[in-house]
Amino acid sequence: MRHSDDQNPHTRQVDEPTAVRIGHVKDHAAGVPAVAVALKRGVEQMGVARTVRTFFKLNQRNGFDCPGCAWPETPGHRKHAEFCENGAKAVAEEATTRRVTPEFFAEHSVSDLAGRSGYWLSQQGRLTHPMYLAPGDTHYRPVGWDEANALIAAELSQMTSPDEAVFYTSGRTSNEAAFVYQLFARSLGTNNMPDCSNMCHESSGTALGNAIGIGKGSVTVPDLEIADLIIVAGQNPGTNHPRMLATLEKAKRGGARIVAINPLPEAGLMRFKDPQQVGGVIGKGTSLTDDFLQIRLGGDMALFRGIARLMLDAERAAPGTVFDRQFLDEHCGGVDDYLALLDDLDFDDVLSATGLTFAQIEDLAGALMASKRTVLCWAMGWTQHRHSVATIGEGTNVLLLRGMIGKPGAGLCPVRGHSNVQGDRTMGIFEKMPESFLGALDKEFGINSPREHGYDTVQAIRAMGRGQVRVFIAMGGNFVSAAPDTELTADALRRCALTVHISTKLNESHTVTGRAALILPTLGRTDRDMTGGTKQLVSVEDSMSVVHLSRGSLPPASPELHSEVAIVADLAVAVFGDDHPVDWAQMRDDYDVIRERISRVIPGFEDFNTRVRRSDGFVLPHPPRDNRTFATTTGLANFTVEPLDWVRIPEGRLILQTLRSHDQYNTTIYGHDDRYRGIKGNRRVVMVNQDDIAAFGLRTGQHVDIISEFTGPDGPEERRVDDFEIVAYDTPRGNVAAYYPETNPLVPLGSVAKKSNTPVSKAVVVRLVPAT
Ligand SMILES: Nc1nc2c(c(=O)[nH]1)N[C@H]1C(S)=C(S)[C@@H](COP(=O)(O)OP(=O)(O)OC[C@H]3O[C@@H](n4cnc5c(=O)[nH]c(N)nc54)[C@H](O)[C@@H]3O)O[C@H]1N2
Ligand SMILES: Nc1nc2c(c(=O)[nH]1)N[C@H]1C(S)=C(S)[C@@H](COP(=O)(O)OP(=O)(O)OC[C@H]3O[C@@H](n4cnc5c(=O)[nH]c(N)nc54)[C@H](O)[C@@H]3O)O[C@H]1N2
Ligand SMILES: [Mo]
Repeated sequence: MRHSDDQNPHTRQVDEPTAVRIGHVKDHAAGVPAVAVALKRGVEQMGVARTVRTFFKLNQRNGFDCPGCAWPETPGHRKHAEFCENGAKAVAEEATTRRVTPEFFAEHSVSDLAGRSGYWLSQQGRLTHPMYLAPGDTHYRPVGWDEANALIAAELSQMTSPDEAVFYTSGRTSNEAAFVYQLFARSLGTNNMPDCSNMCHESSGTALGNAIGIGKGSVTVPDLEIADLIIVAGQNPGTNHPRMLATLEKAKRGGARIVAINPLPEAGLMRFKDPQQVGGVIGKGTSLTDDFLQIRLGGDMALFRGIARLMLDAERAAPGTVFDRQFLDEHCGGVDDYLALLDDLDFDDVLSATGLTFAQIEDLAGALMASKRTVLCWAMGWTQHRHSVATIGEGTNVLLLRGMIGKPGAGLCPVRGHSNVQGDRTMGIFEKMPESFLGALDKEFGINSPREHGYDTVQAIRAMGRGQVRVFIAMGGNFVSAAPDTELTADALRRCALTVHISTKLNESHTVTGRAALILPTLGRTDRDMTGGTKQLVSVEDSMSVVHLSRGSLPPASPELHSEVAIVADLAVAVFGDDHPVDWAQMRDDYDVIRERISRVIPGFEDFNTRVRRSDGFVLPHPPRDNRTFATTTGLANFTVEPLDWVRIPEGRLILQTLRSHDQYNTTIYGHDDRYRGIKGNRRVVMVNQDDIAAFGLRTGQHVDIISEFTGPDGPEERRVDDFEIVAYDTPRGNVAAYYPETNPLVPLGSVAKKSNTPVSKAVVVRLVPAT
């Protein structure tokens, strides 16, 4: 169905959602349909010639880094077409030939745009001009770059404290842009740098920082390829990290056992056909996972504690056969406290928390005890719970007991989301960077970085809500849709004097504005960057700490686009004038200068400019992986010792997880189908276990409103989203699933993970009521 109410010449008509159609749930991922879908999307968005040219450059040595996910390229042998269906979709979205021009904004008022879906907004194409929404105005109007910078500078100068500014970052920003951006915020005097990571892998960073002294994963692709046991928990790689499946397949061919732990039988985990291998296209596909443990939402900490207890029992029965005693003695702290917890464990808690049988848990414990090289992978199913930090700590404990860190083929693998989210953090995008970084930054640039911690995402929303933020600047992302508690977040943004978005494409955050608003259009990964008159290169860091170059090659959507680096540097000059210790103009015109300075501030980046130009880039140091050293407060790998926790389901209620369909990139919706889950035409669905549908007196196909329940400091709170269709789905009893961001209004701002402050997006207490 096509949208027909709009005949404006500058408006792109889009497919509207239809009634929900239910097909088969796929038991395998990728293969020929995936490639066909990728090509179709490319051609729709940019025509045949540009599609071929673009996809050819994707993840190639002389090409650009895929903006899809942070999974690494295989070192040494990148394939001719190292891309996947969903990477291709991400590229097609960016390289689209559709344009959002000043004429478009003249035709659509902000309130008109606010009534459109996120899908409609992003399908309009690439932004072409800086746009300004003046206080009281109904429409954005074009504005020059100098005027835009003057407007921001004027607003910043009105602040009574630099902490009235907030600088948000999404994870696509290059290392170079991220570095100058944080330098700008700190030169101004604030550490208010919330980022998407606060909503994503923050729990991993927190847990691993405490346990092993570095918040990053400890394995490389070759490690996975030689592992004999790979556990994939709380992750849907078939949709969100499809290139990981090729690595898993290779491991599998090498004899690895692969275990999936997930409430849902996700397609890619069950079976996989690698479209880049002839056998994959015509064969039946590899049966990827040997075991599928259909765990209850939030039951993973209990599972791993149960496993550890079974290991302890086996170790006691035959001392020296299970634990890596030497590793524990030489490198670990807190072992005895942890073993005491294991002795106290009531296995009934494990069974009720996980919903698994004793035999299933015993079997996985057996696999772990037999394994010589174990890798543990996880993503949002582990990071977005109230007890996420403890859960990741518990998984880490099990690996530590077996000495599975800092040796080939073994280790921890938090699989990152955005393509450069890990690099942004390395570059200093963090509200609480350590003294070692701040001190080095100050020394290199002659500035005085503030030492007081800034706001993370949740704290920033609260501060905006209190009216304490004057200027909100976002380097990419879609803050209002990605953050929890949509209405509350929107109200918070509206209380700012000025909201500024540095964006490639139109999204909801451009329609929920402060008193005034700016949209600053920027180059994306695929675009050629000719800042300063020469071709500039940028770098990124993948999920396994490999830093490499990304070179865009497509002509930009408009001559008015500026690079992210140029936008920040020009703004800095507008704010600080020419007489500032930091030479912004020099860095703007030559990104080698930025890299040179990074190399003097951040350990591991020595000789950055030379090493990043090597064909596979370079790997950053990772002490636990490299030589089993642990830069924790104790100098040891610390066992996490936390009381057992899991998600309890209140009587008559359900636990909702919010997740991604196969046809979206976070808040950017590509289409209305979730092909692998067999749900088509419409995203307003809630997946419910067949027996729960019956038990709650509901029917498949019925429309319901979803109400979430939360007890805040002032007592019980309720939130509601309307009109979702019930789909019978293979999810554990008591657990339901629906798509993000449609269900973000249900996630309470006060419901956050302990220690990491990450919104609890995977366990929302809800009830379903017939639609009103
Ligand atoms: N195509 C595409 N690629 C993407 C993205 C995208 O939106 N589209 N987003 C990118 C980003 S930023 C990120 S962070 C990653 C996200 O990658 P994922 O983490 O795979 O994303 P989600 O869709 O949130 O899926 C969560 C998975 O965890 C499972 N799960 C939920 N709760 C639990 C639990 O308590 N225990 C266990 N064991 N499992 C659980 C869910 O059933 C689901 O399979 O993907 C990145 N790549
Ligand atoms: N309920 C619920 N909420 C969640 C999650 C969940 O699972 N459930 N997941 C969370 C996670 S893991 C994440 S990472 C966040 C994502 O939060 P964000 O990163 O804020 O959201 P995105 O949807 O990835 O941002 C998309 C926008 O980024 C802009 N953009 C794209 N490429 C570029 C670029 O190269 N440069 C610039 N400057 N802009 C660009 C475009 O304008 C696009 O509209 O959402 C979180 N929110
Ligand atoms: Mo993410």
